[in-house]
Amino acid sequence: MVNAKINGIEIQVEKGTTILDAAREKGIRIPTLCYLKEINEIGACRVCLVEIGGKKNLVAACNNVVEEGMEIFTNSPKVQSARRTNVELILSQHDFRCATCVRGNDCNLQRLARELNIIEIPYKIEIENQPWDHSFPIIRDSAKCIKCMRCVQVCDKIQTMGVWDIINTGKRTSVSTVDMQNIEDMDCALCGQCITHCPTGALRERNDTVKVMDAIMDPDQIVIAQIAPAVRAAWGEGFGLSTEQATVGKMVSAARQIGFDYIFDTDFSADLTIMEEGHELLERLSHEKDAKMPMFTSCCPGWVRFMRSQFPDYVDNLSTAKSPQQMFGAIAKTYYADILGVTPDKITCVSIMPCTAKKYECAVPQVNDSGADRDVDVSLTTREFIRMLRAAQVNIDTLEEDAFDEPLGIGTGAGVIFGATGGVMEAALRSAYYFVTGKNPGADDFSIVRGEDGIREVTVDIAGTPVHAAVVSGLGNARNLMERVSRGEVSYDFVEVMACPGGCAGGGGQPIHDGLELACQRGQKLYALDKGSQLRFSHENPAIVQAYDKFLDRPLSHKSHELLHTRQAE
Ligand code: HC0
Ligand code: SF4
Repeated sequence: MVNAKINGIEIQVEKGTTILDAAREKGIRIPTLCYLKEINEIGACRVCLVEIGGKKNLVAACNNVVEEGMEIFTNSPKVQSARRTNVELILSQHDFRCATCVRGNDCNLQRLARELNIIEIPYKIEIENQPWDHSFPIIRDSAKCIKCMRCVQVCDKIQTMGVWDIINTGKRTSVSTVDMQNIEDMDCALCGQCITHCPTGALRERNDTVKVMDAIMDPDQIVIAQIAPAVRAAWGEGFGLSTEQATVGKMVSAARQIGFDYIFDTDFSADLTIMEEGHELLERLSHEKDAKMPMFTSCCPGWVRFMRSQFPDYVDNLSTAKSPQQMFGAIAKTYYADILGVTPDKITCVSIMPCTAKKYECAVPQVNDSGADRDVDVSLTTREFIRMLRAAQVNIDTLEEDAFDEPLGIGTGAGVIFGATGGVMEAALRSAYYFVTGKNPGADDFSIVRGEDGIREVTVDIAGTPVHAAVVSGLGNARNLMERVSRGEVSYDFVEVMACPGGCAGGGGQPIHDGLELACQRGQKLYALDKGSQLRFSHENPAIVQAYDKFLDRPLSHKSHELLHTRQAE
């Protein structure tokens, strides 16, 4: 242990504790800007400066440890003055048109400037504008970048993709893509984790809300929305609602006020995915010798992009089942268009997703098969959805409970848990057990696959057949697992991978709370919704049973293959 004083208060902390952690333990606030625990502890922004008794130079609290006998001052006049100067200098290189910034209400820099009472900038304002392709799903505005390095670190350390880097030196030091390459030509997985870790509005998703409003205003278009599982666990965060307040019924009611004609549930097509992917798994297991094993889930476009660029030899191991987003679009523009008695081009299908990669996925030709231009026309993030609700002046306090429309709004608890890491695996195992035995297992019999670890390995028993499975979230963990698979060190039958840590609950399109990782908490909400569902097995979804009866015939039928499975790259 080490003894020291912070602002005259005696402290005793473990050797190696940083000054920042020691202060936080005592409830003493030291402002930070670039700091992210265990991801970015490099003192780049110089905002967490503190004074050490007897020392001339101030030091950063985030990457200096408490030493025996140290006297630390977190808010001396010298500290206040230096901190203020540093923030003024950052602001002098920052485009602070906050009124039109997506982070205008939750920007760390803005908060800090207010907190430090900065009203005028005494320095010459010099803004850097790097070019960017604004049609790309991830938008970078260099004029808002504060060079904090968080995007560089999260992309390197957690996702191992290395898209971002420091460029130039000295006064011209900046952040950009590695060697300033065009991001389209890089292997960016589009997971959006750089966005959720950015403290300002320098990184954001492409704004597709205008396209949605244009379609809503077009009298010839029927605009339908599908809402992804993980969105229900997070939309209320945008309005400061508690879990109890932010019900699914209120989310539907709020979405209606935007002007959609029908509000449906991606849980419906998550159940459909299980029907197809569950049968595909059993088919692969029964031809184990010539089937590509393990089978990997394919519903996360971030993971699919990663697989294509980093481990191309394993692409055929991906399930051919499309993601629920794309299955929904294909069904909406065929089966549902028939129900409405309209041609597919009359329907605009909008998905509301916790994801930035889904914006890319809906444009991939191999997953567009309804005959319309696109099966899913526009994919919005949860954050864009929240912005649309604000723009529609939705009064959150007076929202009534409402229900999804039918039939594509009927989903089961198995569909809900897709949004949490392990959920696709668990839902698939529930139904695979039924497909093999004709009997349901206990709904929670496979809960062993749940958990917070980035890589989880389990062996489950399906009617006497052991199934070796792994559940992975985060691309760094995915790389680790794939390296072990390719070296032959491990072997599995079925592997679920989600690009974002914690799965879609922690997706790159979810609300941002600086430095707070809420994936696990949101996942718990999804498990609670599953527990409270009357239907907990995808194969018991009456709307799915009906869709097979009336339209698709059976899982893996010719029609299912045509509409619900990925065509190989042409
Ligand atoms: Fe997900 Fe999905 S679970 S990827 O995270 O499979 O985005 O929520 O919508 O498509 O259902 C995202 C979430 C989905 C899809 C589903 C899957
Ligand atoms: Fe998108 Fe979910 Fe994959 Fe993240 S884990 S990239 S949110 S689909």
